[in-house]
Amino acid sequence: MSADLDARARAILTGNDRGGYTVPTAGLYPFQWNWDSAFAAWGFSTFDADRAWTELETLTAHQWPDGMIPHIVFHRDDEGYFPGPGVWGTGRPTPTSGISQPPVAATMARMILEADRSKAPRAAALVPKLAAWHRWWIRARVREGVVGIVHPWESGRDNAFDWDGGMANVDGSNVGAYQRRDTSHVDASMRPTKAEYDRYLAQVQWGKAHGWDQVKMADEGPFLVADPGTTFILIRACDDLAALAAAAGVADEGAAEMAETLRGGLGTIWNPDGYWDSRDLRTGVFTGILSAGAWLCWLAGAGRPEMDAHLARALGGVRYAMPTVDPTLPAFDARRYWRGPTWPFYNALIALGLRDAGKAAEAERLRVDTADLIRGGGFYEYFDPTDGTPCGGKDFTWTAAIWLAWIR
Ligand code: 9WN
Repeated sequence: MSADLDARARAILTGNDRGGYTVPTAGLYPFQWNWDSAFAAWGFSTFDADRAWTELETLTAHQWPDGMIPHIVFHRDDEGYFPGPGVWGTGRPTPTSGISQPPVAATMARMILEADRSKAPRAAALVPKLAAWHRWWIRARVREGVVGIVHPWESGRDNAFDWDGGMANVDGSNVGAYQRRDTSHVDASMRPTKAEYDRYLAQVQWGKAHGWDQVKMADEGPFLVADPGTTFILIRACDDLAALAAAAGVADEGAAEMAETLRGGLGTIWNPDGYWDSRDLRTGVFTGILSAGAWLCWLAGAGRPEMDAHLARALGGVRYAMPTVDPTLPAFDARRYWRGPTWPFYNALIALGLRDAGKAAEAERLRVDTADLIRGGGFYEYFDPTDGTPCGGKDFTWTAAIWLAWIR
């Protein structure tokens, strides 16, 4: 049974390979997405180390001159997804989106190199690109000590409650007519709403109208919300980049120092009610909902006793860990994308942090639950954490990747 699933996971990765890059899933997401691609590399590394490094190289090949590695690379046009390259209008030689996504690539690269040291030269060539990207985050996104995202899509947790306050200040009423594609692939009740999409689009139009000036977007754009998730990921990525550079025998380009500086800024996202929380950087207001970004605190070595209590409550509140919102809150919505469901790839990331924080039992609970979900429902995008119902896209790249690299 497990051997069958291993073979199936490998077949999903190779089936979603479009030649040097991997799409998250056929149909719904027909391009190269940034953090999906980094997880794909981790999965490939379990059976084809060369292909793993190629995935990371293809992603970083489309870095912008300012250091940003974009959230989508549109290698070839495809009508199946909206908004496509024309809507973004970034003017890049190979079209890309105009925002980034959580920088997990250095963390994946470190694990991939540790499994096969013979690839050190390929790792060494990536270090300056990843360092330039991390510096980009600090220059273009870190405000008040933490990462502020300029668009919910930049967090990778599109419709999380974290963004509702900031989104209320975005005017989505003048975006014009458009045709969504996502809801023709998957159930609309499990996707972000039309009101959210109007605002997503308004933010894209603002960036385009301002020439995709990344610093201006952060400082003057319609939306800037401090994201604990991306902040913790960036801190971990800087730690891992320093380790990657050491293993590859090259300079770390200030990565270790960046991690220390970022750790010093974390106080601004500690909600006095006792948890890591997102905060609207335009108004200073905390979201006030314990959401999945907080579950990554251990990844950055930022656990606190209060978070241990929240972790225990969340684990006790669902059949399948880890829910993306505290399941005891009325806001918890078991099947609505990032408002409650459990995501296999995200569980792998949380578990890495738990393991490093010495929470082996909790990490194992996540691993066992995620394995049960995949055995019961297949390699889906995400799942209902109360009853295990598979949701979203099927044959998903990062779900297959973490099966191979983390679960089995
Ligand atoms: C927008 C590809 C991506 C993931 C994100 C996930 C979803 C896109 C969308 O799919 O976002 O980037 O259209 O919903 O939220 O984390 O990278 O799998």
